[in-house]
Amino acid sequence: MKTYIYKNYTIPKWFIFYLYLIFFLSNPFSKLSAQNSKVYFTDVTKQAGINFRYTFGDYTYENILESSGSGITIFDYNNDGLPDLYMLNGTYIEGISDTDGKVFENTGNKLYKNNGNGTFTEVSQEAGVDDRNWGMAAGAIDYDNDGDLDIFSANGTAEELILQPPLLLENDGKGHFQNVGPELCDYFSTKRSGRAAAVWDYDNDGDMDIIVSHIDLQATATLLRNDGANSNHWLGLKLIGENGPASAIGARIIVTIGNKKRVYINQWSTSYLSNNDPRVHIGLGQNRHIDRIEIFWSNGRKETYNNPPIDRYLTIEEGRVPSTQ
Ligand SMILES: [Ca+2]
Ligand SMILES: [Ca+2]
Ligand SMILES: [Ca+2]
Ligand SMILES: [Ca+2]
Repeated sequence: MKTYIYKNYTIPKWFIFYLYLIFFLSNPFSKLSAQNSKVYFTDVTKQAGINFRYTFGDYTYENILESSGSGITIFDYNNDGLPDLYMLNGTYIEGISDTDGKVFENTGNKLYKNNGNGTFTEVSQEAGVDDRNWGMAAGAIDYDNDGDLDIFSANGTAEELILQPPLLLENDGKGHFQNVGPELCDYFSTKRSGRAAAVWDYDNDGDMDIIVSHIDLQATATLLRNDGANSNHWLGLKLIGENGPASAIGARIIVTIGNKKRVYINQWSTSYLSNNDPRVHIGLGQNRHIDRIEIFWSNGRKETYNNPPIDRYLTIEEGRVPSTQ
């Protein structure tokens, strides 16, 4: 074998190659280059059929300060195992917006159904979620623990104090929503200017509660304690990924009950300037048994938890899932 000689030492060629390999793998620039060659994004919004355009009801920023978007809520509204998209919108407001802004009079919220092939179909009107409120915050919440994810939304503008009622849209399980808020609490009949909203089980009793901030003249926060969902069963999951709880964000959970499957995303934020309960909440209705939970961790690992207990919160750590197959 050919060798390289330095002073009195003879260095084999394979050792030179070895040193070069170590240098290359430890060089941060080479790592950056490798990462850049693997990770990239392509804007496919149009091809995916998402034609959402946020409006604040006007062409200029002179009248209404709240001209920022209101976030995106991702949840499976029709229980077909495919996560769908819900986006709130602003709107034209008579007497406040410029008259030119009247073209934005019929801009409602948008619900996009995931077709499962990389495209979405807008179903806002048929689903009954295209209200014309000035939407600011939305949360997917199974408020009655029946297994169908419902929608809470906070509405209203601030600068001119246009107050609007918050909504609690109950999902009938077939993809249609109806506002049931006023039947459940006077708060839903009160016009406010809601801003940030979070859904979480603050008293750990298994049903989801709601907190909303407001920027109307009262400027108070409202905490809505849920007192009616405990007749149905439920399960809550606190997921901890291999690098801590944050590394489990984005994990997908498929819950199988008999021949039914439901999908949940471990997402802590679905709304405007707020953070939801970091636990995945699963309403079970009258089901007393879950056949299995499949967890698709963010790094691609899949683990299965068979026959988990219900009506409690479980902490699940990646790599330590009971009954893993
Ligand atoms: Ca779906
Ligand atoms: Ca529900
Ligand atoms: Ca609760
Ligand atoms: Ca309760």
